[in-house]
Amino acid sequence: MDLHAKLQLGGTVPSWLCGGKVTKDLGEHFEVGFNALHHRLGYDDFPYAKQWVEKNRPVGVSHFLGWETLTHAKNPHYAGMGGSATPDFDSDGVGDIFSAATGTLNIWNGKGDNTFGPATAVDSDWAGFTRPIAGDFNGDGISDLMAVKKDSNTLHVWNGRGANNFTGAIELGPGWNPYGSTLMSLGDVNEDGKTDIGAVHSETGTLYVWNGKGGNQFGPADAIGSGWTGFTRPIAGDFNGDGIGDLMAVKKDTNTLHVWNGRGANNFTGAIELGPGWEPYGSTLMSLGDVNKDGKTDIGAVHSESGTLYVWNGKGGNKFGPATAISSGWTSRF
Ligand SMILES: [Ca+2]
Ligand SMILES: [Ca+2]
Ligand SMILES: [Ca+2]
Ligand SMILES: [Ca+2]
Repeated sequence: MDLHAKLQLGGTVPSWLCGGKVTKDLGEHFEVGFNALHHRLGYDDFPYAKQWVEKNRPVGVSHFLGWETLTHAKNPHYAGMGGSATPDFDSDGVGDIFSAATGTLNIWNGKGDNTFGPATAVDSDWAGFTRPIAGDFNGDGISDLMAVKKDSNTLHVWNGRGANNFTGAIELGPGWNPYGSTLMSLGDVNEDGKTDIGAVHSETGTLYVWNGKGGNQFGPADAIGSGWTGFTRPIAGDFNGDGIGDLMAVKKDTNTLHVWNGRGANNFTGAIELGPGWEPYGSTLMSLGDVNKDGKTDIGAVHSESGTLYVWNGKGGNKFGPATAISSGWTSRF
């Protein structure tokens, strides 16, 4: 596969191979082989096949190959698709950082190597809203934003239009006062392909899920579990790599990181403790989507004292690599 990809990229056909003359028409099928060997089995020694598929995605010569691109490749239209909670506002498949803490919505587009581009100021009308969450709430494949307006406790959505642009605020409904500070984008936790949202009731500590229906619509609140006041604001992402949204939060009394793996039908496993030492990160923990282009969900947080942004690259199976310091000066953003 790699030899053929090399030839297809313009390499010289060796004279020993069919007398130096070959038909180079295997291209689109690399997507199937490469995804099977690289994404599913973890091999990473096909530099030419990798180069070819990444250059030519999305492949769409047939329904079969188009589907392969859609479901298994990291093509430019994959992130933000269907049930994803990935914040990807420029639709390049790489997770982006966003903040409205200063009253201006800013986006830092991920470059794919754990680093982020400069701040893009989107608009300055955010002072009256809670910290926004990202997900594809209207089901068009582009990440949207959602937040609660503080004075009216109404839920609002801004549908992404690509290239870091959004529609104006669309009001969805009232009564969100108990949920404003814990609103989270869950990805898909009932396996219908649509992005769900959740929040912890500020008084009862009950976690609720609202299943997305597409078109910025959601079903009724489904009570999932209690006892969440002992944890920081949960974040969501697919941390074990099974395609179902998982939860993650820091236990406040022990500063240990915990994960709850989604089991479908809005169910989750019990809390799984991942490790101690998360005290400086509890209030800024965020789910970044994939920011190093290995297809696995990464997490980030800003150190509460130094203001340094750290990234922990996901390895699947609820495992993460060591903290990577990315850049400083993030205190005012979170
Ligand atoms: Ca992006
Ligand atoms: Ca959308
Ligand atoms: Ca769903
Ligand atoms: Ca990753």
